[in-house]
Amino acid sequence: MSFTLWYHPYSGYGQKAATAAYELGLPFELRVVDHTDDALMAEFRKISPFGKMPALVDAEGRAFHESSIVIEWMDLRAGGGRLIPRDPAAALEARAVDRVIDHYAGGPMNRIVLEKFRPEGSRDPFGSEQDAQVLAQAWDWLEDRLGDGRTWGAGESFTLADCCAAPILTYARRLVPFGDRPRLKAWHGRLMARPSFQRALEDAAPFGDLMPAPPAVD
Ligand SMILES: N[C@@H](CCC(=O)N[C@@H](CS)C(=O)NCC(=O)O)C(=O)O
Repeated sequence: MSFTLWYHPYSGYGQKAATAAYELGLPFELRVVDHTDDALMAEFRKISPFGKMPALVDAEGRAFHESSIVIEWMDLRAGGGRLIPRDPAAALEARAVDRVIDHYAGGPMNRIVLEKFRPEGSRDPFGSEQDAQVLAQAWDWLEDRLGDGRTWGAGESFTLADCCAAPILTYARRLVPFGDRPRLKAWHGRLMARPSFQRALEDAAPFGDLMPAPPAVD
């Protein structure tokens, strides 16, 4: 095995990393993050100090956390220039789309979901409404970005931006539907058909549907 990847197959950010590994054809050992296992979580927090998945440990025992950094590592390990394009402008675009999705779709999505698990009396519907507005803004930004006719998130090749988008869009559209954004919808359709993301979804399937939101309708 070339590295160990810590995540839970149902987690969106875990699927982002798994999609990248499958895309690059890099074999990995999966360590499933299980919050109910104290000993395992103590080990995990040494690798990922904020307790966030995914995290990667390479053959030399070096640890990397934050999904985009994990993917940068994988791309280098695979020879470079695939998920992070060699052309600097194309690489910048891939990173820009990835950052926007991480901060303005994935972040609000996670907060809205976690809010639903808070105990009665400590909920924050106003905060969730604000997060939903940010998510809608992210959908607008992406719809606009796709206006140049690009096939994938950052151009004509499948990159970091698409690894990020595939799971985050799939989950977050259940909270804030795509609505009348045809380019976003069509891109998401292409992401859903990508074999690397399909494999990540197959890994998650045994865990059922844990998302506290109805399936996407639009
Ligand atoms: N910006 C981080 C976000 C990672 C993240 O939020 N992961 C979630 C799972 S989708 C997590 O680990 N949640 C567990 C927790 O917060 O305790 C990244 O890109 O890796």
